[in-house]
Amino acid sequence: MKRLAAVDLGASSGRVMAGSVGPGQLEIEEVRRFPNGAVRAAGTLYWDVLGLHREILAGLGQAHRAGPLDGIGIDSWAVDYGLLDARGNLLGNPVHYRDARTEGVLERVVRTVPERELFDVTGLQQLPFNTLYQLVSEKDRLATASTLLLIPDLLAYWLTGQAGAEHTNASTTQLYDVRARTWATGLAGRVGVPARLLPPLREPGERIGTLLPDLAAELALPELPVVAVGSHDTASAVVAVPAEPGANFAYISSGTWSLVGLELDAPELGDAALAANFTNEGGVDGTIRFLRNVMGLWVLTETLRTWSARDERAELAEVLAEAAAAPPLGAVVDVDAPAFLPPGDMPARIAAACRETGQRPPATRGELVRCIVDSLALAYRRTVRQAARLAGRTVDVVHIVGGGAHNTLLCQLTADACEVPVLAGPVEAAALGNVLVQARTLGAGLPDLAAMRELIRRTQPLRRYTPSGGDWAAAEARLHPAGVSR
Ligand code: LFR
Repeated sequence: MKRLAAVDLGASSGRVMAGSVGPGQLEIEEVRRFPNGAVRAAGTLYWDVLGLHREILAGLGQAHRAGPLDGIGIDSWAVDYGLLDARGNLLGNPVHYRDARTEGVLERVVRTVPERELFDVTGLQQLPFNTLYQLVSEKDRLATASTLLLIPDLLAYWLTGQAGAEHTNASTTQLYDVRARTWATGLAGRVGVPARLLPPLREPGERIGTLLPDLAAELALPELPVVAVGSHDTASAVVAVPAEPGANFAYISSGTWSLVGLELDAPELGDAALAANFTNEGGVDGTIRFLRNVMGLWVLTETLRTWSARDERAELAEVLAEAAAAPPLGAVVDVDAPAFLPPGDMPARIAAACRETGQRPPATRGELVRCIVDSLALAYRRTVRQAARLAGRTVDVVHIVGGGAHNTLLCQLTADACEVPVLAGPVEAAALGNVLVQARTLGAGLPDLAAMRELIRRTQPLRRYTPSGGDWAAAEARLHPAGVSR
């Protein structure tokens, strides 16, 4: 048996989990959970990255006290980074991807490097917060920096003293050549990002180093190996999709974001994929995550936050029960509209979106939450179908992994909207994928993704939903009053 700590950081909370892996066995338990989120100071949205480091250290100590650990792996959201000076000190606090500093940057950059060319090299979808655009927005500060570390790589650097960039997360920067699997240094130079900032790449499964002796002593831990996993949380989550061998499956990694797509062997870089704004992110073992970001449960959590800021306390389970009882497909919105990206008053934005498309805005809390969940399921339908069409595949089953797998209303509506069965679970997919890749490196067998997925199927609770109807095509048509199709 190997006992492994998986540090899994999401946009609203972070976790240190302890996973135990042995022949035919896989168990995971939460050791420590801590809040995460944006911190606004002097108008900028930051991450509290030092707070995360402190919580990780405390969680690792706790995990080891509960049972000796054999290794550590870290995964988090993508694109964000810290800059280090030549001495390895952090230059400024990492900024949150939802900060407004990237407004208008994408539009400026594509005047120098056309979208077709950007897509050809990087295979990446255009998101205004891609690392490329964040770096261009602070170009004047880059001269003093010597290294860029993505968030999980920065946290691993603080544990081990070793700087590097793990491939799956590097592939989300839009500064990575998806075919050559190297940094796109030529592109970086053209947009004014010095190539010296980009550290050596490392494969998921590589050993990064061992815990620094002073840190190990302070935490009463051995000098444990820190292993590079699929450090992009979505890459780790896709490892844990319990797909059957040879199945025609799509996946939805459903959390703050919903990442909806397919696993491919090679990037899909055609004009249609570019027009549909699909991405080709790097997966574990050289796979490609061909997917699109759908705005996700963020819209729901921001809604709850808006209500509680007004002292209208609303518990998730309670509003979901109200939503389940509300009339289906009363009103739907395009959750991918840019209006839903920044933090703010989601109920007001949803009402405005309904009016713009000639629909009556939701009148009650239950109707509003129903509108969000219906709209998410509708976006899943649109995106799964688009992915299948673009890649020339059929989809016979949709796997929902991550927090959204808990949400029975969302899972049922996804089966209805996609018109195929949904298999929901595991909820802790990213942490499980993290643990499995470490386990392989540390000698627990599991030669390939198929073996890892088989272990997930055998050990983790999964729930099946079968389609039960609904006029989803008509709902989709309501989003395009002028007959414009996407
Ligand atoms: C999900 C995720 C997405 C990425 C977004 C921002 O947690 O990692 O894959 O597009 O966060 O980094």
